[in-house]
Amino acid sequence: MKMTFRWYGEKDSIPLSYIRQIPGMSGVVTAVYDIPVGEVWPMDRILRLKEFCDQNGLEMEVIESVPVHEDIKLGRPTRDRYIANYAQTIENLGRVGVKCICYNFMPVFDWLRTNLKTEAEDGSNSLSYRHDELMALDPHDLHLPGWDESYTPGELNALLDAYAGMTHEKLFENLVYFLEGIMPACDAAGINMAIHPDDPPWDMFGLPRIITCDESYDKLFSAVPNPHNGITLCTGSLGAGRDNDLVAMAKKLAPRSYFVHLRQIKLSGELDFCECGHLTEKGSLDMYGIVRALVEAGFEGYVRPDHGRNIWGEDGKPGYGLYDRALGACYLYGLFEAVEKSTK
Ligand code: DNO
Repeated sequence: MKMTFRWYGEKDSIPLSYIRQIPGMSGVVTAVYDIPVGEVWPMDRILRLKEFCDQNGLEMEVIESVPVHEDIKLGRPTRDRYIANYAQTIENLGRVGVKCICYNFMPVFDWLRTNLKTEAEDGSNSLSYRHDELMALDPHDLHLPGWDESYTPGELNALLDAYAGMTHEKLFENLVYFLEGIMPACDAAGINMAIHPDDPPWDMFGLPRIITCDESYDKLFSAVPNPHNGITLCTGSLGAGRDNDLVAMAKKLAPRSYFVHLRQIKLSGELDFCECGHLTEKGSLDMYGIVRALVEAGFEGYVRPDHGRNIWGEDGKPGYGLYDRALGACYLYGLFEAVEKSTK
């Protein structure tokens, strides 16, 4: 296992010099943020990012995300140009030693929450989701911080219209077309693709979501068996799906999980949840059981603590402050060490 930390590039308020001081940190997970979605990431921008990491003794082996252009998800004729660009970005990233690319295939919106600062009894705050509140939101006027992309209201309207009639089957076919198009670049660069599950794992505003449960992965691997077609196992995203047994999924999916996001959530009601500290006792997911299942199944990929709370007076980027993610990293590192040593 390699422990990593998400870093939002030069604009991140958390300096790399702090991240390197977190015990057990091998590297950061980052991205080039200011190239328009769909365009090739130029070599000089990638090298600049890599240099920052090198200077701070941190590896840059995982990219999150290289966003997928909506034309690819929509299956528009222009997709071939965007797929060729994506393949070129993969080649460029391979040249500087990147090993894994996290991406998602959610139409229009990335992760969704309804409250970014839900107060807990201990005075910390975190992200939460209430389904009734989400249903009351207008998708034509929606943006959350931390998304890879954001649209003007005009673009958003046009995009939502373009998805009218999009089915799960069609979206899945478009994913397969995309993956088949980029697999040769992954083979050549030695890069693993790691699709992030849909967060939360159900359809939103009538837009289909297709990476939501165990069966999604059976379908994905049988459609594109190339081992470079892998996944980001995100416990918090999948865990909101009440039927998903995360320990069983970790066990089964470990060989194709090149990247793992370990995040704790506390479920309430039928669909609601609140993010909380990483410890098993703090939420609904068995972190120990998940780590154990991964280790026993021979997992050797990258891990990062996912979304932390705001604690100790920090007012961080929602989910991505320093302190609670650092605490999470240490806790998770400890779980891995204990399980690894006890299973040898
Ligand atoms: C949220 C993240 C997601 C993730 C993308 C991957 O905090 O887990 O935004 O980076 O969905 O493409």
